[in-house]
Amino acid sequence: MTQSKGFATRAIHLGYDPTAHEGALTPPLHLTSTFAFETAEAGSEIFAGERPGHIYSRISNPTLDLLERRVADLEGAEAGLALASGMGAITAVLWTLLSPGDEVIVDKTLYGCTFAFMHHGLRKFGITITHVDLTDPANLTAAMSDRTRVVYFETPANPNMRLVDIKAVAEIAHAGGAQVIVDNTYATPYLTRPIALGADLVVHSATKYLGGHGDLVAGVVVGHAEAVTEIRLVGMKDMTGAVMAPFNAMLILRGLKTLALRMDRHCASAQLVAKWLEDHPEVAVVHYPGLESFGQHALACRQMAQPGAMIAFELKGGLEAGRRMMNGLRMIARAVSLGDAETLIQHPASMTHSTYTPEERAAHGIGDGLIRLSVGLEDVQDILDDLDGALAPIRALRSA
Ligand code: 7XF
Repeated sequence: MTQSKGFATRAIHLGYDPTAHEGALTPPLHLTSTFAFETAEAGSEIFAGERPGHIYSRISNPTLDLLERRVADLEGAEAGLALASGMGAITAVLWTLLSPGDEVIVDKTLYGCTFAFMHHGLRKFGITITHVDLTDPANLTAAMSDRTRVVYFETPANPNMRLVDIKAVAEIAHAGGAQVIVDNTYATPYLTRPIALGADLVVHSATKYLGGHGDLVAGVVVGHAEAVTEIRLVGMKDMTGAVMAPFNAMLILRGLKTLALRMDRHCASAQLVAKWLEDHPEVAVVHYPGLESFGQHALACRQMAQPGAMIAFELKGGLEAGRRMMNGLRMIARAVSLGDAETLIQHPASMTHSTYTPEERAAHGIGDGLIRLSVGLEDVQDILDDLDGALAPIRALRSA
């Protein structure tokens, strides 16, 4: 399959020929931990890298291999690597690239466990973590030092939807000799392709939109072939062992077939929900890249094919009203994670970002009253009706 084929076509067909597999339309699931060598010599040669072949499923597996090639292609990258979780991907990459004494520059806002890994994990091993407000790329120029090895950020950021201009940041980072790693979980390659904008590596929680059905935990890394091989053989194989189970790879391959279709629907519904929330008298502020009121709307239009389906908002009644609203919902699930068919709602300060101290949350722009909504694939009118039903008593209470 060549790059000239469209995104949805490649997500369905790339890298697999049924006629090479007894006509099986669906790629086989290679449920095996180890691989038999034809001869002792062949085994030694595969180990030495002198002959292609699989050895053991903590290093590679044909089902994972297909997934890795598909995600890499959709991201416009040379190679990919499937891992046990998004955190498995992030930790394997950073353990591979960093040594004591190195500095990582990160944006102000990160997903809670990424923040915890940086602060409680990497720092313990003599690595400096410096937070810089990357929404203004000029801040990076001032912050770069000769120890800066990596510039790392999410766009849109979890949970407050900050965007980072990938191209501008990559130019500055590269000029200073640092690599750029982008967590593209929120956008997916259907909306943003960081590699084309200058990123060196892209990481994903494949638990989210790539899998798309809330039935697994998984991660992916894509980038230059040499770098990905090093992460496979060092960060994944030896340092974390965070390998993806073949069955999960198969479920993600199935999920990818509808990624484009699902993202179109997720984004269309989220745009309507964001506008509805913005117009609601009980809502104080809505952070959604598709709204004209969003501070970085112009960057969203430039960098994202569509604004995504994650919304952050605050009610006028703050945390108390937010909790009451969440408890009043009948269909929308009170749950962390995102990118599922089901619409999910959660409270970052006490859930996904409770790894930050209250002082850190305040300093990193994660308000106590912030509510996060992952807009799902239900009929959008049912999502709006559920929100409306949960907000009505709050409105009645406030106007009483
Ligand atoms: O290890 P995981 O597959 O859960 O992925 C970690 C991860 C990495 N990057 C981003 C942007 C993420 O959002 C996540 C996981 N986030 C979930 C959430 O925010 O709801 C985790 C539930 S605590």
